[in-house]
Amino acid sequence: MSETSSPEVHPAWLPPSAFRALGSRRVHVEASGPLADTVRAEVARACALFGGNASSPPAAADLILTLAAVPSSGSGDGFLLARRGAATIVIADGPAGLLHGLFEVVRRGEAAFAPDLADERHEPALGLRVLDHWDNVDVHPVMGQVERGYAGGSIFWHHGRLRNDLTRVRDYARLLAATGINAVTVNNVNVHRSETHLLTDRLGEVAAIASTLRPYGIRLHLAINFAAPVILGDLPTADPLDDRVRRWWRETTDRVFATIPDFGGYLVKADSEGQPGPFTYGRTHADGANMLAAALAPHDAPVRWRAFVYNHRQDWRDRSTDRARAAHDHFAPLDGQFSGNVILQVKHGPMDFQTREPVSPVLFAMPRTRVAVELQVTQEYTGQQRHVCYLPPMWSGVLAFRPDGDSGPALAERLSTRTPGGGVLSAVANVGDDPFWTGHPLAQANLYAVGRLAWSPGRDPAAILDEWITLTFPDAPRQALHDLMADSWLTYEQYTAPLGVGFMVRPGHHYGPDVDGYEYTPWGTYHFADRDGIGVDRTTATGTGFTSQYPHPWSERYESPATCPDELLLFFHHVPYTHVLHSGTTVIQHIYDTHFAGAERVADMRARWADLAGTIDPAVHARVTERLAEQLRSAEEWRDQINTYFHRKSGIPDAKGRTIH
Ligand code: GCW
Repeated sequence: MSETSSPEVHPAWLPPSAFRALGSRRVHVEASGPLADTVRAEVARACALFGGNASSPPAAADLILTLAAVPSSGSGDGFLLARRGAATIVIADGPAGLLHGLFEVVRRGEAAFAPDLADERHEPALGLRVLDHWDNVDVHPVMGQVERGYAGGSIFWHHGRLRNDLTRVRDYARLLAATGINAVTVNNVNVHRSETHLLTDRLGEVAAIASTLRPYGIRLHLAINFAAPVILGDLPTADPLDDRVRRWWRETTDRVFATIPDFGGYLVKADSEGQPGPFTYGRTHADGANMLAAALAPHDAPVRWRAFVYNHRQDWRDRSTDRARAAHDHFAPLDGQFSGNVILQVKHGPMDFQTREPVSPVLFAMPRTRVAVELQVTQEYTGQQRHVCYLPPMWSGVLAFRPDGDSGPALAERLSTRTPGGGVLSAVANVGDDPFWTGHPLAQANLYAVGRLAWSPGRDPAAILDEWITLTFPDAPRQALHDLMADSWLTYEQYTAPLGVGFMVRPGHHYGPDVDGYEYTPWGTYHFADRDGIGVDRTTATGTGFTSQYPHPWSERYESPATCPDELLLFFHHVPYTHVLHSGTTVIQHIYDTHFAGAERVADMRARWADLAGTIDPAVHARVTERLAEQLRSAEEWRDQINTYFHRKSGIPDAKGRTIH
């Protein structure tokens, strides 16, 4: 099979038109080094397109990009955007800041050159803003090449080896740099045999990717296999306290840095869903993580150790085991035992990237540990990039969550201020070799926004959406697109699993409804619906005790149905169908109402998209049209299966007498 993808790769949020304001001006770049060269090349390309002058003398320039006279002690990502005389000026803390400043000017367009532009200081809230690819080198027999990938094959790997042509990787780095992302992990956290070799004998392939990402300030990370010393090193053990194993990791890591001097660090999924880990040797996760941290410390690099550890061979008859509790049970007792360059990477919810979950209590249970939040941009449980589902409203809810109650700091602040280097946001990527990058062209907005939120977690997701629309679809009616996408996550929630109960998806691939698909399985993902009621009792009084993992006041708020927010009611409580929500409606009527409403909203989205024909690139329009047809089919399927299931279970009719099959 040929590896050439369509030559018509969509420019996403960097179409040539985005560079018009900059490219039609006189620009002076005053800095040297590789990133400055990238900035200079960007300016030259823009000026060639729009008639500007890329090497204007400073006195005559409309735009000056320069480095601060005193280099910053921080990451160097920040910059000042200001107006000085008749010129707009970017004064960057370091070379990376120069690049970020350039893209800020691009985003602003003409507004960047307004005579009354006020001084603005820009700096990322989080120091490491990383996208994790679940890409495999080989094509996996079940998962395909990209685990939970919905946009084709990997942009890095093709049929078992590195792609010959890395042009798309370079374009990708450019797109990411324009959002503020500064690191990428190039292989799946489930590290199979071929991918294990990336660390050693296949390091040359990794180095080639690193060189392609580097001009855009993106550092490369690798997911490693905890059993690598056994698989690659001829050692009989991977015991983290064994001297031979420790030496193997040290030497191997030294070789990685000898080959890739700016290598970013390791990412590890251990003792989880069949991956090897320290439990095999009777060691703790602190022992495992600290061993890798020791190998990385001389190079000043971190290991990101995932907290996604739970028993996936659970007995559904055992009501005391609760998957939601698992990460906290495993990790909270280890607080204080991790080395300084270990980052514990925690999924934003306690389960698994469901449409609605509470914020994971692990994120604020370990004051003496560096903690990172992990988001899922790839839409595993949120429509698999066949459904429009703009996720940032969910993510900003997570980042804005106040663990200590309404007056305490938001999670984003805690992550950034408590962590040397300014905190970490990681996100599972959603791109592939699809010409639109993300399968569904509108799923590009999620990728764009995750970078913007990592830079500035307090930003309004709706404003980020507008920014993305303006850059990507300069000629389309912005408000119409905005209205179609802004609440699409809530629409998706309406027609899928209700009130935070989660799952109800088809096992394995996780697309489409199957209410009981996981009900009696070992995966620990239950809803416990019977004829009388539904939901998981996670209270401390009568349930699994998960609520007690939260600090005050959340433990109390979640403990009682009287104070638990409606949208999470079934995550925390088992209630009768006739339970009255704060909204005033019963649980069963809420299920019916939201499922009818959600499907209707999708029909409406589809009609509104049809109206946009002629204002949007025909290829994009056609692709989205096709996806919306599937979204509507799927939403109606969800509506009918969920409504019918609960109608049959409860025997309670819809108060509005609508058709339930
Ligand atoms: O939700 C599960 C996914 C797996 C994934 C795992 C994880 C990479 O279904 O595909 O494996 O989470 O996050 O490790």
